[in-house]
Amino acid sequence: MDQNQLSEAIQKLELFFSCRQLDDLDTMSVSDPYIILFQKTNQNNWSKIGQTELIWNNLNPNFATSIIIEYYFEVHQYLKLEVHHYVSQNESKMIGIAETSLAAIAGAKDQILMADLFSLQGKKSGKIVVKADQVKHCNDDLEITVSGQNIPDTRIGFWHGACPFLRFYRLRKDDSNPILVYESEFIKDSSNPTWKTIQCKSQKLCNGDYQMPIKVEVWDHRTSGKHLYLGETTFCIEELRDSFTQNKPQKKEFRNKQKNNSPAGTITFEKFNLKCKYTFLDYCEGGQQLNLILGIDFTASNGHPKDKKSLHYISQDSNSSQYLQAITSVVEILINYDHDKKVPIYGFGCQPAFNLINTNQTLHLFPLNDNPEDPEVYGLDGIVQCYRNAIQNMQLDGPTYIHPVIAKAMEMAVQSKLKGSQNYLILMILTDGQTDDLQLSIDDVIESSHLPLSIIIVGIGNADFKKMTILDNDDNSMVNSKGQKALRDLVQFVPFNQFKHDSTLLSREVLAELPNQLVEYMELMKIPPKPPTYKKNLLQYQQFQQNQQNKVNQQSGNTGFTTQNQGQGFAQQGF
Ligand SMILES: [Ca+2]
Ligand SMILES: [Ca+2]
Ligand SMILES: [Ca+2]
Ligand SMILES: [Mg+2]
Repeated sequence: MDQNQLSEAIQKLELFFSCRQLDDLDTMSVSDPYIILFQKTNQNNWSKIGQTELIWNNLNPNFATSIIIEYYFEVHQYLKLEVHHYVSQNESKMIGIAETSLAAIAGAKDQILMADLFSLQGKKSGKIVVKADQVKHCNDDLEITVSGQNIPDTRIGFWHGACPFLRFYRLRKDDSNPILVYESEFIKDSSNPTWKTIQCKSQKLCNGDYQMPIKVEVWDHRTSGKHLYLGETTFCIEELRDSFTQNKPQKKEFRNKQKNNSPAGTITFEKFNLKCKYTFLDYCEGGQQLNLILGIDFTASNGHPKDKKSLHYISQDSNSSQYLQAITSVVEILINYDHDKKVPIYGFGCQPAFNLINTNQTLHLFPLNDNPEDPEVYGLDGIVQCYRNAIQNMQLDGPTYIHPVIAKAMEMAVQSKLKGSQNYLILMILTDGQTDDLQLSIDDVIESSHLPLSIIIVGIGNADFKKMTILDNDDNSMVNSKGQKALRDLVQFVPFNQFKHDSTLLSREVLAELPNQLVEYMELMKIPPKPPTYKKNLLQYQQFQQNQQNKVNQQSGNTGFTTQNQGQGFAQQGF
């Protein structure tokens, strides 16, 4: 597997937003801003990536909602930030717009970019600050319950107490640029509140860095939006982990930095839970092997290959059928992850007239390279060549059954599992989506939960893909013929036409679910990742250097002995 390609494919940046000196568009009080982030597509359209929370009555808001975005070095990723003033559910007024690029943010000093906002009339309407943090590959789950004691009540009226809420910040290099990562709800009239348990990925709170100081501020909530700062303290996850392994809840004192560090009550960490979860990258670094299998739909619903409307039509000039386009661009993405670049390739739903396999019966599974002994071909070129040869020599037919090719992949997955290898298989099916054995394929998919298998279905053409969406099962509603649900999701469906013009989006869509699917399988089977192969290499290297040094020492000492160390190298050390 190509590690560079892989880490590039899943490199992500987390963006945090603040605004300063926003124009006031509210009639009664001040603006109620929120931000929408857009990214430019290859067709020059803006597509919405995410949205922050709404902050009431604030012209200098700091948003707690961050937006995670994939970052590709080689691609220009233009961004548009729209700051809106909330009017009602269906209505907003535009405060201002800023355009920038992801590279500009990633490349800015400390990865903090400040840009002017412009109103629709082209007038300056405030500033936007975007901070970026590279997302660490950390999947651990975090659960923290905190309570407050003796939070100061600064209200003058006695009919109303303090309404404390908490803000959590990541402190990066120093504490001059804290990043707001969580804001609690406020508890009405209470100096001894217990806030809702925080449940999130540890990535969200501290970017998976358990020594990173996290600042907690306590505030008094005011309906006017002019909340009152009461005090602050810091902690880190490691500290909590240590005290909770000794069953000691952790207590911290709030200090008011604006009032000579005067005491401002305490915070108690009542409950703490860190659940370690491995990532796709952990498995890849341990040398996880992935293997691709290809299945191609040659049923008559795709149209006769000589017919111009056919999805299998290869014209003289453009030279490429829709299937071939999809094979080329999707295999190109996935072949990087196949460790030996050898791919077994199958066809279904036609009568092949090859040299060996030559029949007037419709086959629902056959090796596309005409070699029943070894259906593997090498690399993308081998796959393209194989498809081109095959399409000339077959009679398309029906019905469309995908069960046989899934069953074949299941069989291979079972074998690989029995052998005890850590192979994970990816079956890629290219089809126009009009299959005739939906229930059978649902049963297959649900039965495959325990198998090291993912299925990526690429929908060719513009037919109705409802059946494929059912298999994709992103809403977890799929049930087998016995009424059982799947233990995990193992199918991703990609409608090729929607993404074929944009290689970045296509690759994102093809790879969207695979990493999690693999991790979920490993969790289900309780298989931890192997130690990273590069660490093994490093150990070997250090051992080698040590041996070399020993040799030099021995030679300079010239003892006249041939020592046991010499010439035995790694083997002796157990590598
Ligand atoms: Ca392979
Ligand atoms: Ca899915
Ligand atoms: Ca999906
Ligand atoms: Mg068909």
